[in-house]
Amino acid sequence: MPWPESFVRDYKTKGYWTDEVLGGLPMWLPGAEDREAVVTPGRTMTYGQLDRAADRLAAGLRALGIGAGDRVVVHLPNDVEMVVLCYALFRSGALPVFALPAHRSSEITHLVDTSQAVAYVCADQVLDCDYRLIAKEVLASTDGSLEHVLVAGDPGPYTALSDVDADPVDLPAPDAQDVALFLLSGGTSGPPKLIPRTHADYACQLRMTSRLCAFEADTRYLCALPLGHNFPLACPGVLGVLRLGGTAVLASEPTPESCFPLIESARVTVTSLVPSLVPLWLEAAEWAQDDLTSLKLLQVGGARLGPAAASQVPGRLGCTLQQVYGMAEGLLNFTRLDDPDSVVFHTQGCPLASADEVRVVREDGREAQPGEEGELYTRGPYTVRGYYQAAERNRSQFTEDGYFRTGDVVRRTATGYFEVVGRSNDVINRGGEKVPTQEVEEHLRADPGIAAVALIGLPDEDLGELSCACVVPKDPQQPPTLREVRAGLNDRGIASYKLPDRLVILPALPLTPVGKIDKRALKNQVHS
Ligand code: OOB
Repeated sequence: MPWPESFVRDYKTKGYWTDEVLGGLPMWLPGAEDREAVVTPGRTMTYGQLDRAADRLAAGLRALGIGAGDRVVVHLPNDVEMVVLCYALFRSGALPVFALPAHRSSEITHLVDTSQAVAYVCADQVLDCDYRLIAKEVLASTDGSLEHVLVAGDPGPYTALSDVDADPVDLPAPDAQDVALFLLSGGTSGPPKLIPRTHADYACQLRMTSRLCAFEADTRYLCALPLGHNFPLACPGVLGVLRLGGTAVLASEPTPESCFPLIESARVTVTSLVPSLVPLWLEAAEWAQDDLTSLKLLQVGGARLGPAAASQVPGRLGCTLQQVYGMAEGLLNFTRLDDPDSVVFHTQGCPLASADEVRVVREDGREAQPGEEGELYTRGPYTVRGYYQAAERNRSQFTEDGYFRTGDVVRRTATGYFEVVGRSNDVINRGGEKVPTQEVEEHLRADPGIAAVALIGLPDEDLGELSCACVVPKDPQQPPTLREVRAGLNDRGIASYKLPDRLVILPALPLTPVGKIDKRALKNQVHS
């Protein structure tokens, strides 16, 4: 879904879109060769090493026949291999499809099939999950595009990623208007949609967010959230910091136990979190011995951060807070580094670029006035015009003149800052992890003990929302238990954050006059 020609011209003339493509590193900086590019608890990689490793891997992929335009599903934890792979794929013109670490065979199969991926790159084992078993299930159930399984670590029956290696070859540079990567939608209610982001639009995002967040060559960014998510990847995140010669520090978990020692040892200056982690960090900062004084900026986004937690950040963590309200489809809103506390604590920021067009549309279709609630619509130089291979969804989620209907209910202040109030469609935001209700309901309906089901969000102090499965059992004498329902879903290979937190057994589900499940009534019923 390309941007119309007049927009292309406008974004180029105004300098939003340049010839910059992803995959470059600032090797022209003095001493670049030996600068620290990526730091993990066990390993440091310099810019020189990263640059060469990316070239060798790109050449190795090409030798396997993986090149320009091929889709590659990437399912790796936050580690050096993930960063090298990103640069190798950008350089080779192959397109990463970024899965999240929590995804399991069901989601990966869907991603492989939708993208017609030729390769799946995964870890060997992370905690208790053997990714090679996921590969096996995916190979058994996809429709046949997949030719390569590349494993970081012990490959088992597959190919070791470290063996994908060849002397660098000249590769044709991609065009800046070409798609560079696919992100996954968090905001749609069915299975994740693929979001095609171009080199030009993503480079624009990196440039503008870096400027807004004052990233420089001495910035040291801690990636605590999963690297394949837009927020830590590119807001400005890992790609932003590496574009400028700074250092990306990778944590395997976003917990204080794993991050605080890294902040001290790698002298981290900025990081990003989802709101559900903030109370843990605030509490841990009270007793932890680690020196956190290098930390200058904490970005929080992915779900709404309440003013009570927000206002404690500067005092307890000794850094500036920035609220980030963003989406993989594009639009990013930030509070500014010099905004007064009242704005930083109480709003989710305002758009990154003056070319970001935003509308707040009331239920009756009219434009909302400042302070009035409505759904946020947006279009702009880094907001997509459509999902990949999803014509029907595109008709409902984009307006004819190209605005993306975010599904977020917001209020806009007189100065143009947003407060996110909720969602108009059916996604549960469980601490920043988005639970697509339709997808989970479909899996639940396959349970022979379940006659009807609806998944709803319930308010929760820590996570913002919890998921609750409202189930009408086939046999009222033998209703399923929460444990059984979760085990059944787990067996179907879906990410664990999508398993319901609560189960309510009901004799029937309330219906709207047209016969749809009335989720609003259901929420009231379950809540009271
Ligand atoms: C980020 O991206 P996604 O694609 O996982 O989820 C987008 C949705 C938004 O439509 C909104 O419903 C919710 O997540 N959201 C927030 C929020 N930030 C995102 N809701 C309330 N307050 C916030 N600050 O989540 C994402 C992408 C880039 C940067 C930051 C977050």
